[in-house]
Amino acid sequence: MQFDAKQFLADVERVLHADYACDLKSAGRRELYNAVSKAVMEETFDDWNRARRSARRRCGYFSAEFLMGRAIYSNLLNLGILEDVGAALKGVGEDIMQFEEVEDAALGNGGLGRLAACYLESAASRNIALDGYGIRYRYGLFRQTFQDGFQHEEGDDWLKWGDPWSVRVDRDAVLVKFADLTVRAVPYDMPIFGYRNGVVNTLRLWQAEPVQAFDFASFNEMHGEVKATENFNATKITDVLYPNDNTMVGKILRLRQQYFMVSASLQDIIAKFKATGKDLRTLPEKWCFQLNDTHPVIAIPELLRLLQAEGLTFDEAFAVCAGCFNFTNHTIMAEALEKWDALALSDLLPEVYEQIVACQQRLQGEGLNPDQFYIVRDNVVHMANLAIYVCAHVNGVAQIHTNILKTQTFKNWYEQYPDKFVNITNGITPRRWLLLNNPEMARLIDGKIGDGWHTKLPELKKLLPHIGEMLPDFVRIKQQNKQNLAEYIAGHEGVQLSPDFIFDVQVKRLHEYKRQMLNALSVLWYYFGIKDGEIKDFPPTAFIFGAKAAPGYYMAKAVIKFINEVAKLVNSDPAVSDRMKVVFVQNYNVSYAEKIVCAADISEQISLAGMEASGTSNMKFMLNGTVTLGTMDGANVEICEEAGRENNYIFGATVEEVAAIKQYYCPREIVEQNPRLKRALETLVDGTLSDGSGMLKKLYESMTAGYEPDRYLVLYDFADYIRVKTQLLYDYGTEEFNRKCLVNMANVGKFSADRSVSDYAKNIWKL
Ligand code: 26W
Repeated sequence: MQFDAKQFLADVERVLHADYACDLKSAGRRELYNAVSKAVMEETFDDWNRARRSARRRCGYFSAEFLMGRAIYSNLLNLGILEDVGAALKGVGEDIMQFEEVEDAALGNGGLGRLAACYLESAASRNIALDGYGIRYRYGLFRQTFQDGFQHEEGDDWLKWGDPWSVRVDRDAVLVKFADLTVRAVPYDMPIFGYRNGVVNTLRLWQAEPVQAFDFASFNEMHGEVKATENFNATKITDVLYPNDNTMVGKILRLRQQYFMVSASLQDIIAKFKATGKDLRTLPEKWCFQLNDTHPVIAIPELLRLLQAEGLTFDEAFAVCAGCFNFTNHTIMAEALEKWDALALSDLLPEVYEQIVACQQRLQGEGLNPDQFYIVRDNVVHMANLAIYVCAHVNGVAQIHTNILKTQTFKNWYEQYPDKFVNITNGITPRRWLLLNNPEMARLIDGKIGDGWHTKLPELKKLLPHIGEMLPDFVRIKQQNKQNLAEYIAGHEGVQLSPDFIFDVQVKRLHEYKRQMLNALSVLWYYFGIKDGEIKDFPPTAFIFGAKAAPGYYMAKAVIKFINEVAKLVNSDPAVSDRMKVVFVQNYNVSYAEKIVCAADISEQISLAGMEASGTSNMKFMLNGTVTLGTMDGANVEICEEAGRENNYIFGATVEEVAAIKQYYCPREIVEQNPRLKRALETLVDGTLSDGSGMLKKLYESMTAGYEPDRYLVLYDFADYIRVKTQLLYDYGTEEFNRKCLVNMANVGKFSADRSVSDYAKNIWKL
């Protein structure tokens, strides 16, 4: 984008006059932020409009979550005007960094939502016609604070700074009908800017509002009586993002959200398709849809319904669906696979339920074993099965994950429909996750190999012959990033970290299978070792955690309390203060992640093998030159393939071993053999840590007692974890270690989301 500073400031001034009745001199932060954003939006209107009018075949990415983070810097970067805008503002005495206070758009929980955001950015950067469709939640993922070490949740008022990067499109509003009420769906469009290529795609987020008088009239004409919203407030549907990650709760409001979003999107798409005069049977020639996990799978029966309302037969409509829909699975955890009570579903959406039953009947007609192939069984609707049956392609998100889907989770389906199953390993956008968050490092790389890697990440391999000469600068920049993070943490968490410590980082959602517990127990193990004099010369290490726990997930909250208690114990003990520090940062989110991933020395990716579908923070750390301390799980396997296992720190049971271990596993025996581990574990119950609520005791019991003690083999993997982690800590700082960091960075190319979206476009969307 061309940039003229004088023109830009005049545009900003004009918006300030019109919208806020102020000028550059008198504008506050908020006004300035909105005016700068709007001035830029205006400039991009033509490009955006061109994309909207283009007749290309497009893919709709249907997702209940888009974890976009902060828009302003990333948008300016992609438009190629980040530095220019910064300089122009500086010229009038304003610092562009003041917008760091702007809230993240946290309309997602974790990996799945952030992946959707990376894919939109990469698709635009590759000029792939991908548009996002989702929900404009009034409140995003809760804000987290700690009080006495316990997690507290507050509403996330992400709109309090305004929403200048969206436009409300009233003319595209549609009505969405439930058995008990009808609501109005109003789209807000966000432009998705490709990296310096003039491409603008769209993220369309739907907001629920009460039906207005004029809607009633037109809707009644077409569909018969509309029910008013007596008992249920329409806006409730899009009020808040469900904060559970990986556990299904069968709440009707969630089903309403899912149906609301897909019905509105499909109605919108069909109306526009019809306006071109084409036959709906040819819809797949213009559109395909990617279903981001099971959350939007109700789109399938909805499209069947809509097409039949337009005069297609069931078989014709089914063929259209089979030609349009594809399904991504993001987790093998049984408790996360969505299932709905058939009665509740048929009460809320009777016509949609009819279509599900019709799919079930069609499936029965295939002559397959009904015990293995079903959509509805025992009054439960299995959304994943519906998706697999209808979709052209089903994909896992890393090689090991796709293999597990084929051989375990969906074995029957794979054997029946082998050609449907494909792997698309996840990726991340290198723009936000290196160029934007680590600009000094990006400049260092540019200086060595040019800037082709910005859009062709495998070009980072060209760094390999330069690693020796890069080491001093690499170390200096990492050190500066650590200093910056330490200052930020001091300000936000009140904990002082020295950048001379090793920064050992585990940031991700809190879940038992991700095993933050394993990390925390190792901290205590080292702590007691140092105190007893058994561990000498322990390399000074800061153990940094960041994670939100689902508000209803008791054990996850217990782990947070535990780690906060460990932090209190360790940080207040002068005997170890020159050796270790522990900090659990509050409200970990995309913006915090940007500061953390460029400042880490160790990337902890320590899930029980077979549990983490892919992971994407592992890729972000790798891109920023950080070694992985991890298990052979998810994308870690491919990270080792790309960068060499010898350049990372791998430990633990393999996925092949896990099932066998569980047969004979007795955690108590392991603890008895390792006195220091025993001591660490017993801090949960022996009074070392304060536990007013009894939470820590429950956590102790989950590790040692009950039907399946230590389900995720924390204690089983402990010894091997300590062995490898200790090796890593003592390797740190050597030239060999620093080389490993850069070898990882140089080999990260495969994990660009540019590659992932190109794989989707080529193998699934056929765009
Ligand atoms: C129904 C409740 C629910 C909510 C969210 C079930 C499942 C989810 C998501 C599928 C959880 C999720 O975010 N999974 C993560 O997806 C990432 C992107 O593919 C992977 O990298 C992570 O390994 C996976 O845990």
